[in-house]
Amino acid sequence: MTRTILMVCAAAVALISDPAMALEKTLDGKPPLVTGHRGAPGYLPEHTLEGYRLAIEAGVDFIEPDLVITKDGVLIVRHEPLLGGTTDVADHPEFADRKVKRTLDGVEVEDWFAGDFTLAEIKTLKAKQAMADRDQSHNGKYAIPTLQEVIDLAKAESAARGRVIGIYPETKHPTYHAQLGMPLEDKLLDALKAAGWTEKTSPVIIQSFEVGNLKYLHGKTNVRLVQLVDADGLDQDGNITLAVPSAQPYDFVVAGDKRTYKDLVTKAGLAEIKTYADGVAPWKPYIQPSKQVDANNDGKPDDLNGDGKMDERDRVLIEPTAVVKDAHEAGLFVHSWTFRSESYRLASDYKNDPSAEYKVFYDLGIDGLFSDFPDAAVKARSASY
Ligand SMILES: [Ca+2]
Ligand SMILES: [Ca+2]
Ligand SMILES: [Ca+2]
Repeated sequence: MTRTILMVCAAAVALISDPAMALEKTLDGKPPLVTGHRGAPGYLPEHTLEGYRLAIEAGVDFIEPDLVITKDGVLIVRHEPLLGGTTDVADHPEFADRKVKRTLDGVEVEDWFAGDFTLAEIKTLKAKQAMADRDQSHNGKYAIPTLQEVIDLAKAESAARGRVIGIYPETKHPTYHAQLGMPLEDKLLDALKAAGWTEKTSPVIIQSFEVGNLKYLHGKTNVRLVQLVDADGLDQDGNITLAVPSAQPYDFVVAGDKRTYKDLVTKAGLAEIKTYADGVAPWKPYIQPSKQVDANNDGKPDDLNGDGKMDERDRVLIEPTAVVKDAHEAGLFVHSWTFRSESYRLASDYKNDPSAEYKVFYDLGIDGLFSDFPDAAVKARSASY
């Protein structure tokens, strides 16, 4: 009893002595988790061991491998089954005839598809920066990793640094992969089992934009699961907009289920998510929306920074939604994405300072986030927590 009282007193003193402390706001009372989104793609090509290492050096809790599969059934790490945007495959004449048209979640795309390449062929490719406005000087240097290589990296870095670095794999396009006869889930489970990661306390969180595969995984593993919640955009007034292919989980589309991503973050939707997942990860504007303004009443949104183009800098924050509160009440933790430091991606309120955006979200009690610039996320967290 005495010990309990002492601990309570110590906690109270800590709260009083540090007004910035907001530990009570997250679901578990701990500081929010920072995940290196696809590694550290603000600096290095996404989904490379080099990018993951940079994120780990920056102090992240988790690194994020997005998962697709090769022709010979190996889970590799890419944001899409498409290879054109993030590798140098277009520079390989031997693969020119592999560029094909295929339907991905109802949308026809022409590209090179990972499932048409063996792992040995994938290993002849090199990663490139996906975003044209970011540093291209590391293109052509780094290999495409397998899931196993990412697991091995997380374990080695955890041992070397004396702190736990987890992995936050995303099953990409589960319905597409299942329809190809190459489902991802059992191979992921096998790899996690071999790593000894099968429990809620394991340093693993699995995420997906689809629902069915998470329900399947819920029946097969105890590791934490997260429902991603997508959208197409945000309208002038700050309302979420939906459009194919970002209106519904694709397994809902196939099943004829009419519910949209917006429906997933209603109280009823969150209660349903709680039946198969531990957390929900909505796109940032589901939590903190922004709107355009028309102060000069010309019927057009104002170019707030006067640079002649419209971007995030020409939006202002509006009232946060109840999504964090509602999710916490449903017993779900809330992770959000994607935090990026480029000033044109920051609402005018943030005044070109990414740390201001992190502070808003940390103060709203989010339990974790995905950042392209993990050092900025970690630094801002240490200011808030
Ligand atoms: Ca992802
Ligand atoms: Ca105007
Ligand atoms: Ca502008």
